[in-house]
Amino acid sequence: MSKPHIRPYTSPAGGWGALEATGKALVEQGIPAAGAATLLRMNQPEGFDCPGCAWPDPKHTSSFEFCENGAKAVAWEATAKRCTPERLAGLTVAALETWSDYDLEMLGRLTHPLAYDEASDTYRPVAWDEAFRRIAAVLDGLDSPDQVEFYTSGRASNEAAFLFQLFARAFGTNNFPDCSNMCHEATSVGLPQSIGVGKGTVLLEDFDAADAILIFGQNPGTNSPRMMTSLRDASRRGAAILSFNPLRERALERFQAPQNPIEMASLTSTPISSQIYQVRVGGDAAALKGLLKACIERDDAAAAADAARLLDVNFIAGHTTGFEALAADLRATPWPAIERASGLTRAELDAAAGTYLRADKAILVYGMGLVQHRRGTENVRLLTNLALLRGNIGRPGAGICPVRGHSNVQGNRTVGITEKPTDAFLDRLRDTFGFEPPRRHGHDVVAAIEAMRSGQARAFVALGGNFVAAAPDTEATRRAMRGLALTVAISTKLNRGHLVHGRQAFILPCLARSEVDRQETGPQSITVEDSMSMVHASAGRNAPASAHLRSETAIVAGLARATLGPASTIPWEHLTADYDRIRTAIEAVFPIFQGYNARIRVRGGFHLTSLARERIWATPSGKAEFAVYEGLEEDPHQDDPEALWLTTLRSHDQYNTTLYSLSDRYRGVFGQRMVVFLNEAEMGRRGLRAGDAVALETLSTDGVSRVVEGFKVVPYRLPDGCCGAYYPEANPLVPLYARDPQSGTPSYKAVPVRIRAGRGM
Ligand SMILES: Nc1nc2c(c(=O)[nH]1)N[C@H]1C(S)=C(S)[C@@H](COP(=O)(O)OP(=O)(O)OC[C@H]3O[C@@H](n4cnc5c(=O)[nH]c(N)nc54)[C@H](O)[C@@H]3O)O[C@H]1N2
Ligand SMILES: Nc1nc2c(c(=O)[nH]1)N[C@H]1C(S)=C(S)[C@@H](COP(=O)(O)OP(=O)(O)OC[C@H]3O[C@@H](n4cnc5c(=O)[nH]c(N)nc54)[C@H](O)[C@@H]3O)O[C@H]1N2
Ligand SMILES: [Mo]
Repeated sequence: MSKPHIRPYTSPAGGWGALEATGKALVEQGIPAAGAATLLRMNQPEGFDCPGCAWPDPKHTSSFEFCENGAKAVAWEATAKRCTPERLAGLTVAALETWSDYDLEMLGRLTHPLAYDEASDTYRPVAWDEAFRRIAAVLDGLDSPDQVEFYTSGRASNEAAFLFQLFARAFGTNNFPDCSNMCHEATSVGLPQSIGVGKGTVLLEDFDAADAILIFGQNPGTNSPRMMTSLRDASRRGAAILSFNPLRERALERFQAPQNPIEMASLTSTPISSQIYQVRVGGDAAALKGLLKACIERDDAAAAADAARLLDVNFIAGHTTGFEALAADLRATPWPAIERASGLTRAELDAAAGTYLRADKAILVYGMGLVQHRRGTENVRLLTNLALLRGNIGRPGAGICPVRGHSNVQGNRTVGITEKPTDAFLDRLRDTFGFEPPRRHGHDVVAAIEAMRSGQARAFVALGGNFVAAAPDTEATRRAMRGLALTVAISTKLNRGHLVHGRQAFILPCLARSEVDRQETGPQSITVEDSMSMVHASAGRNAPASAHLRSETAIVAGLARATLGPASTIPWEHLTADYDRIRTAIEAVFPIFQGYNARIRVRGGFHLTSLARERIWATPSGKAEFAVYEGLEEDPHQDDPEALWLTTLRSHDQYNTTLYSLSDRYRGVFGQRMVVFLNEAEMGRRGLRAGDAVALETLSTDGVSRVVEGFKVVPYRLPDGCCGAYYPEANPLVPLYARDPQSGTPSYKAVPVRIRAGRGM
C-alpha cells in the first residue's frame, strides 16, 4: 500500500495507468493468470454481467471491452482470500470495529452462515436451517410486520429482488428502504412528473448520433468507465461535450483508450469535453436556469429578427404544457443572481446555450452531482425543461440519460422494490399468488432510520449493501441499528454494517455473480436491467468461493419458508428450483416482461419499452410538462461568512463503501482518504496551508453537533465557497433532515460546513 502523499496527475485518464492498476488489483487479491479468463467472460453474451456499474454493453460484443474498475469489481469478488469461521473465532466484534473498512473487506469472501454470539462477542458458524429458524422466530414474534425494514442494494438480480419483495409483502409490509433512495430517487420521482416515465430515454446507439452531450455532475472515467468509449467516439466525430462539474475530472478532460492499440503505443489521447464549466457545489439549478434563460433570449432575438426559431416551437405547441409559465419565470430571473448562485458568468452560460441550440440532436446526461441535493427532484425537472425546449426526447441521437449506479438498481425497482406500490401492481401480485398484500405505504431509507431511532422498527433484513456506512448521519444511524432486536445481512464480504448489529445478528453468505449458481434443475442464469432499460441474462462460471454458499434467491426463499411456514401458498422451493419459473411469475405480475424467458435467450437481451421514447406522455395532462423552479438556491441560504458547501466524492479506487485502495490516482491523492479539497483562496482566507490538520463541522439547524476530525487540507481547483471530502468518511456530517422532500434523497452533495485548524473545533 502506498505511503500517504499528494502528486498531481497530468497524464490522460485511462491508458497504461489503468492496465497497471488492474494488474495490481489481481495480484493483491491473489488471482493468478486464470483471473484474466474470468475477466474475458465479463459482459459477453454467454458470460456474466459486470457487477460494477449499470452502463449498457454494446449490442455486438465481439471484442473484450476493457474497464479498469469493472476488472477491480470482479477481482474483489473473485478474490482468493477467505473470511472463515476459524479466522473470525479470534476476532471480537469490538476488535473488528477498530479496523478500517478496507481491512474488513480484505478478510475476503465469507464462507459460512454466521450468528452473533453475545457471550464471546464473536460471529460463529451456524447451520443454514438453524439460522432460518432463529430469524423466523424473531420476525414471527413481532407485534406488527411493519416493525421490519427490508433493505435492498442494487446488485441483487431481478429474480432475487422479486422474491425479496414477495416475501416482505407476504409477511405484511411495504417497508423497502433501498439504495436508490440515496441515489437516483429524484429521477424516479422527477422524470414521471415531466415526461411520464421514471427512466432515461436513450439507447447506447443514440450516443453515436448526438451532436452535443451535456454532462451534469457525473464522473464516467471512474464510475462508468465503459461510457468513455461512447464519449471518445463522440468527441472524435466532432460532437460538442459540455461538462458541468465543480471539479475538472481528469477523464472529462483527456482520455487514452486502453483498448486502442494506436493510442496506447503512441501515448496519444483524445480530448473529451469541449468545455468544462466549474459550477459551484449546489449551483446546478442556477446554471440550468441560466442555460434556459439564454435559450429563450436567443430565441426571442431570432423571432424579432424574423430569423429561423431556435426553440422547437412545433414540439412545444404539440407535446408540452407549461411553457409560458416557465418563460415568464426565466425572464423575471436576473442574470446577476444566476451568476452568483451558479458561480458561472452570463457569457459562459450563454456560450453553452449557443452550443446546445446549434446541436440538432443533444443528450443530457446526469449523475449524483445533480440529484443528491435538497431540490434534487426539481433539478431533474429543470434539466428535462432544457431537453423539451428543443424537442430532444423521442428521436434518434437525443434524450435524457440518468446514469444509474449499481449494476441492477434499475431492475430492482422494475420488479417491485418500492415502498410506494401502486394498487394496480398489488392487485396483480394478489391475483398471481393468492394473498392480500399490504396497501399501506412503507419506509424509504431515511424513514427507516427514523423508525429504528424511535423504536418503531425492530428488525432489519438486508439483501446486500452496507447500510450503516452508506446512510447519512452516521452516528444517528449507528445508534438506530444498535437498538434493534434483529439484523440479518445477505452478503459476500464482511463490512461495517455487520459490526453495528442488533441483539441477534446473522450474516448469510451468498454466491457472487461470477460464480456458478446450481439449483435442483441445473445451473441457473439471473437477469439484470441496465441504465438504458436493456434486460439480459448473466451466468457465472467460477466455482463458488465456498461449498456452503447459497444463491441470494435460495436464501430469500429459505427465509420466507421459515418465516411464513408451510401454510404459505407461494411455492418457494418450486420457484427457486428453476429461475425460469420466477421469470414466468415476474411476467405474470408485470406485463412489460411479456415473453421474458424467450427474450433473454436472444443475444444482447431485450429493451423494456419506454413510452416517452415514442413521445407518448403518461402524465396527468397527457403532455410533457415544463416545470417552474422557484428561486435559484438548491440548499438553504447560509448567513455564516465561514460557511463552505461540502460535496462528498467517490475516489477512483472505491466502489461505494468498498475500498480498493486508499488512493485516488486522477485527483493526485495517494495512500490516504482523510483529506479535504479546498481552493487556494479559501485556504488563504482561513490561514490554512497544504497538509494542515483540520476538523469539519456541519452548520446544523437541529442543535446537534456533527464533527469529523483528523482531515488534511489538499489544495484543489474548486470554485470559491466549496470543498470536497470522500464518502463514507464524511457521512457523519450529512444530517438526516437535509433531504429532498419529494424524493427523500439525502443532500450528500451539499452540506454546509465550517473548517477549523487543528484536530478539534
Ligand atoms: N468504480 C466505481 N463505479 C461506480 C461506483 C463507485 O463507487 N465506484 N458507484 C456506483 C453508484 S451506486 C453510482 S450512483 C454511480 C455514481 O457515479 P457518479 O454519478 O459519477 O457519482 P459521484 O462520483 O458521487 O459524483 C459525480 C460527480 O459529481 C460532481 N459533483 C459534486 N457535487 C456537485 C454539484 O453540486 N454539482 C455538480 N454538477 N456536480 C457535482 C463530482 O465532482 C463528481 O465528479 O457510480 C456507480 N459506479
Ligand atoms: N456521502 C455519501 N453517501 C452516499 C453516496 C454519496 O455519493 N455520498 N452515494 C449513495 C449511493 S449513490 C448509493 S447507491 C449508496 C450505496 O449503498 P449500498 O448499496 O448499501 O453500499 P455498497 O457499498 O454498494 O455495498 C457493498 C456491500 O455489498 C455486499 N455485496 C457485494 N456484492 C454482493 C452480491 O453480489 N450480493 C450481495 N448480497 N451482497 C454483495 C458486500 O458485502 C459489500 O460490502 O450509498 C449512498 N451513500
Ligand atoms: Mo448509487
